[in-house]
Amino acid sequence: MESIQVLTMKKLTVLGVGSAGCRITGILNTLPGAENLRLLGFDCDAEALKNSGLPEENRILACEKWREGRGCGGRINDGKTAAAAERETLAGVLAETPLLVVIAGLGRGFGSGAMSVIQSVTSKLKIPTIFLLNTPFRFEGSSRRKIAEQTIQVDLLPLAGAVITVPNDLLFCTLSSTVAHEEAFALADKVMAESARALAVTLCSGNRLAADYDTLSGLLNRQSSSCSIGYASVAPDDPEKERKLVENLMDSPMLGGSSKLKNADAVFLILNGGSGLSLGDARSIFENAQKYLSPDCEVLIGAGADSSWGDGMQLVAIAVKFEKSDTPERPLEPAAVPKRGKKKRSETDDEFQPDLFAAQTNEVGVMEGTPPVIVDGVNLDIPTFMRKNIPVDRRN
Ligand SMILES: Nc1nc2c(ncn2[C@@H]2O[C@H](COP(=O)(O)OP(=O)(O)OP(=O)(O)O)[C@@H](O)[C@H]2O)c(=O)[nH]1
Ligand SMILES: [Mg+2]
Repeated sequence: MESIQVLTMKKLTVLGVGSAGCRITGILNTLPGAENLRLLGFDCDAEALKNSGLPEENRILACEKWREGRGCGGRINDGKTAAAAERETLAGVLAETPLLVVIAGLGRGFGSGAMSVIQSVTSKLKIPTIFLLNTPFRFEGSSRRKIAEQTIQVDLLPLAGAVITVPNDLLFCTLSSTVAHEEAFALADKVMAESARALAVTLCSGNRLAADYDTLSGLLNRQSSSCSIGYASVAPDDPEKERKLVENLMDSPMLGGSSKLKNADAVFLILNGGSGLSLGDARSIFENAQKYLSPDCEVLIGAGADSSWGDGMQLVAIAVKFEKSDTPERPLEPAAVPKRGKKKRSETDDEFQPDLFAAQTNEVGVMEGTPPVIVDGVNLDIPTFMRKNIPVDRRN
């Protein structure tokens, strides 16, 4: 029985995409239990892949012929073209994966451009996929944020399984502004890596307490959401570990403070520990954590005990805030893609995102009751170049 589980776990894949995604996946590679996961890096930047520390055989260098091992310099269309060249490679590498966690920082070239390609490969292969994404800092400027927004709204949300977007700006809620840039990123990366590991292992553990992928994707597919993630761990010999675990979670740098939990529409709590983790421990930790949540919050829990995690305990909380709780839930069929350029859009940062959602809401209203045109399982409401992921090559 044990060997079956180990075999399944070995096929679980975490795919780091773009420089940030590869860096985070490289950190995950250093954590206990990582040997049970298959960790891959995917980038057209050879240096970034190498610096991730992932073994050479786990690095997928995209479109070397054209990119010559260089990054995309923030150009998303170059990212799309380079990633599209590796469509067959990805399909081959991912074919047997029971669950895929994709990690990337959105807002620049390769990581953002590759999302639609990965999305189309995994949906064709019917691989349950969780996209764990960082969105850019506000100070990076509105063009970065627009790239991230558009990637989420157009390339991912209409079709993808579970999309967890975590704004990098959350770091400012918890950390002092004097914290060095490198240290702040390192803290964020650790939380992302720990969360990816917890998600991958928990959703595939078959543990009776664990929420499954369908529940998570059903929750995250309802409408656009913004997430924050907390991570905490305690030593096994700490006499107050149940209380401290939850308290430490509140100080986690990508959670954005306990108010994020209080205001969340849904929270996914994942507890992992060594084989000594008892049902009583799990109950008191989950009860403690739920004191921080609103009574209306939808709570999913997952718990797993495995000796590869060591004797300590780790708690991850993914707090989900739907962007517009008063809008109708997204239909089950792929939503009509917002038509870019049709609606006049405000240029200011603050108004960009709500305006984009407003465009989508309006279309849902106009088209209400009109089913999408689907032929042979293909939604013809989605423009051909997007459906077929035809890369827009700007070399000429
Ligand atoms: N959390 C986190 N976010 C990062 C890190 N580095 C970059 N980012 C964010 O991720 C976004 C994308 O950056 P990269 O991953 O470096 O870009 P890329 O996808 O490699 O794109 P190109 O370099 O243009 O090919 C940035 O706009 C940042 O907001 C990191 O180490 N940690
Ligand atoms: Mg890069």
